[in-house]
Amino acid sequence: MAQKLITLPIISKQSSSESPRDIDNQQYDVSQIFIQRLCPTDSSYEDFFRKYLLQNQPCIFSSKLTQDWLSRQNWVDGGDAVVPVANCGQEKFSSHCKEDMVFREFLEYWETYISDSHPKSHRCLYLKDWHFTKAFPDYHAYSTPVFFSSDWMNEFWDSRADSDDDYRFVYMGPKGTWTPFHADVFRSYSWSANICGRKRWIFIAPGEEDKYRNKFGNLVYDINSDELNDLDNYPHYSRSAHRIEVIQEPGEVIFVPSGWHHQVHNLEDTISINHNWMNGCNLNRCWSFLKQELSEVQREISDCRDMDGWNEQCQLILKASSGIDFSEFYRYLVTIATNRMNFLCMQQTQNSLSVLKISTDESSVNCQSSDHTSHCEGDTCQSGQTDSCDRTVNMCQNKIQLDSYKNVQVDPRNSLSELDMCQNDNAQPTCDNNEICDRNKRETESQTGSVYHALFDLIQVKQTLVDMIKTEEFQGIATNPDVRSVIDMMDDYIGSDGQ
Ligand SMILES: O=C(O)CCC(=O)C(=O)O
Ligand SMILES: [Fe+2]
Repeated sequence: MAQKLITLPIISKQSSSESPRDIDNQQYDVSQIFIQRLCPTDSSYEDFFRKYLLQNQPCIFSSKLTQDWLSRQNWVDGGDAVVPVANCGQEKFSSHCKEDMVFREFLEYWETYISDSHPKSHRCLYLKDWHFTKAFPDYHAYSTPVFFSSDWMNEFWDSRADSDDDYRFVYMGPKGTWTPFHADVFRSYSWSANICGRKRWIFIAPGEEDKYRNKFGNLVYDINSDELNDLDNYPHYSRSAHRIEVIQEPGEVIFVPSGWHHQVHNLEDTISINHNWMNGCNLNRCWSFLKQELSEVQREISDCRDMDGWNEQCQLILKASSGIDFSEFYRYLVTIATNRMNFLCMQQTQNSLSVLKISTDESSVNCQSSDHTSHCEGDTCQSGQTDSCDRTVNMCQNKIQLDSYKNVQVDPRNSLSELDMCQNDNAQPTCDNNEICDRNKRETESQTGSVYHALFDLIQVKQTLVDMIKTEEFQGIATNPDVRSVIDMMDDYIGSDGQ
């Protein structure tokens, strides 16, 4: 029986209406947003991909999505961990003053605050951006929903030996704590799940935030503040500026698209889990943001343009202000591309005698084949045959093999059965609970693990690399591995005319 195939709206030049590249002048129909909760068991990844990731529209999932999480059932004793806490009563550079606190002390503070009925006189402290998964890797408080699983940021930062950062956070704070008006780091997406408590979210569509800038171009700290009515200071503000509000209930999960500014208020004592993430659908938004940030840095220090090392200085400031510079962004893209090329090679060499490994840690892109025997055997064979799988699969040292991937590009709705060899429904775990089983199934079929998604990812990375090499600032940076050899290697998978 053929594997259920998922098609993504990618790749062909004809399908430009579904291309994630078209970000300029996007119009959002805000009247339709949040009208209903998405039920995770009725929504497919493919639908979410088309309607929300590619369209960059917010949405909210019902609490069914989190009902099995350990954190939703019993949370949690963090003990002596040191956690970052924001004082919501004190502004500092359009954000809140932050300090470190021992988690136990934060809980004591919180308990007193609750038992005293949240007195106004008391400090209003919000534990934010706690890297909980990193601090408690064995706890498994939750699992990332499949809809948000194409997450290049955490994939890259997890793979780095030189950094132990990640973009997975826990927030907890009493009623009244809040997060000022902002858009997320690098214009990434975020998803946020309420473990307990309720939040009010206020969203402003991309571009509309300019109405909330003062005459110096700085964003207002509190979107509900009366200072917006001061026309001299906020010349672009009008009361009719469109805002979207939604109340997120316990267990519900909200998707925050790229570049949508938002402000968040905890209406009750609330705990939430959130990730920042990025993938081929918002890559261009993130890259455009980085270019724009660099232009601003250049403008700000334009009076020293003639000094030696000016470009390097601009990159340093970019890294400090945005968290990433061009060369790190390049490393990030190469890591994702390398992972996808390795994945595609593995798919082709499964059950064959040789595995081709691409590595990019030297100054060039290397292709090595190594002996590696992997047979389909008996009941673990996913080919639908009971005997060992004796399909002969050619290896991907042979470039002709890679042409089969290029064919996928030409017709995005091509069947992948030729490529996803040795896989069918027999591989799915048996399960008594149909709902959970369906979810597992979707997870197994997730785009992140499919040939199709890997090709989609590669094409998006290639387009960005092609754009990067056109920028003067990037040309001044030594790339290691060389950017052209990376692009050549990618062309073996997606064709040199892949847009
Ligand atoms: O929950 C909050 O206070 C802020 C969350 C947020 O800004 C986000 O998830 O992007
Ligand atoms: Fe945010």
